[in-house]
Amino acid sequence: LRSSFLAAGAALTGTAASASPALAQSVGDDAILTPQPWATTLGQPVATNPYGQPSKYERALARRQSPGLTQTAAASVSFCPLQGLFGIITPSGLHFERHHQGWYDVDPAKHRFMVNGARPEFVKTPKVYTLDDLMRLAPVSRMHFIECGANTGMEWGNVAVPTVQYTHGMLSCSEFTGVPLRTLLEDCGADLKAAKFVLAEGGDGSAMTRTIPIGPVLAGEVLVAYGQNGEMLRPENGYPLRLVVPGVQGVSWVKWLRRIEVGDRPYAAKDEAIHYIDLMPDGQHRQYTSIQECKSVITTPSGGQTLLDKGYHTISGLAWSGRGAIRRVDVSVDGGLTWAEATVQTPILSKCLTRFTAPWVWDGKPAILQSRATDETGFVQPTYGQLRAARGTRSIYHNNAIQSWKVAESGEVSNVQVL
Ligand SMILES: Nc1nc2c(c(=O)[nH]1)N[C@H]1C(S)=C(S)[C@@H](COP(=O)(O)O)O[C@H]1N2
Ligand SMILES: [Mo]
Repeated sequence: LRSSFLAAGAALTGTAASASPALAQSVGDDAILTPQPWATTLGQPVATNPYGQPSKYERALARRQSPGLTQTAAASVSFCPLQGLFGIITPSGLHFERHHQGWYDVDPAKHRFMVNGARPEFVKTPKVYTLDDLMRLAPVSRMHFIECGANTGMEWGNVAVPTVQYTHGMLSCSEFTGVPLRTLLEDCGADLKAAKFVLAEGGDGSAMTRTIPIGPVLAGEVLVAYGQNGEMLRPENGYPLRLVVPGVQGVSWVKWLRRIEVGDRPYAAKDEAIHYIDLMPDGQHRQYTSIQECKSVITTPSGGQTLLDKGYHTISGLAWSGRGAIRRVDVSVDGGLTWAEATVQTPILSKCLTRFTAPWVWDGKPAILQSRATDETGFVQPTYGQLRAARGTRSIYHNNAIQSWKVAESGEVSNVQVL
């Protein structure tokens, strides 16, 4: 199978056309021989849609609730259709959603953001900012992924869900625009030597509060963001203000952000003391495991899809690490027996999704497709066997194991686990 990779690689750089005559039809296609209505009539006028929408032919590309999860009115999650996306940026309307008490379309004129200290000496001048105040400050824009710590959570025990949308779809990536939190702490005269942690508090009724270590704040990485992909945040993603904590699990990216408190110890808030903890094999609860470790997944072909024919295919997927940039991605088509290095597309950014591709000539026999990412720290994404040896089987959060997709002789792709 390794040699079929090499053959496909050679075909790509050499005579791509001869590699797979079945790829395209050469003569007699009526769809090109007959003039279509769009070539012979007037089109729609401009601004028919003042805010443009996707083509009606793309309606199947949608956020969905997982059939494997309890669905409640407000405390729930919708998954991003990773199988239908290209490149690394998630269209804002398809960004996954996770709300602990539903979402709100908060009036930006009424939204306030406050900075204070746990003790008066931590912040000299506590302040309350309006959105206008924040938008007068110099903005920065950065591309980062956000992944819920529970992403891939249902796979801990066994194979629970059929498609990549449900296995990995609590993952999205945007360009965020906002003000570094550090700038605001300095503006309020925070004691950046005494500060060890900050508490971020959301404005929704879920009382979402999370402890953020001061390190990434001082480094200028943590943003008080109002922009997402060139426009204001979407209501579902925290409009008009959210915290961006690159590399850290989604729950710390507090939405409808209303307050930052500067302190010198972790806050043991409900969403870090009893939720978002890892149950280890020895029965202990591990707290404050925030960073999303190096992970990857093949998005095409993936569960629920069907290969129409044997011959040439491009395997494509996403890799990411909460500790920095992706260094390399390897792909296997034989369940991990042999690996070949994938092509990693630029840009390769820190704490951002990275797109990879690999050529594959399918011989029509059953195959198991896997990807394995390595980040700039040298961390290699684990197998399920390795993950379970360290973490047991009873966890919910931080599953970054290698995902396997089985291709059957019929071309149907399904979710399987390979240890
Ligand atoms: N205020 C508030 N912030 C919140 C939440 C919430 O329910 N309320 N959910 C958190 C969780 S668990 C995740 S995974 C991310 C999801 O962000 P998204 O809905 O923009 O995808 O927001 C986090 N921030
Ligand atoms: Mo989450």
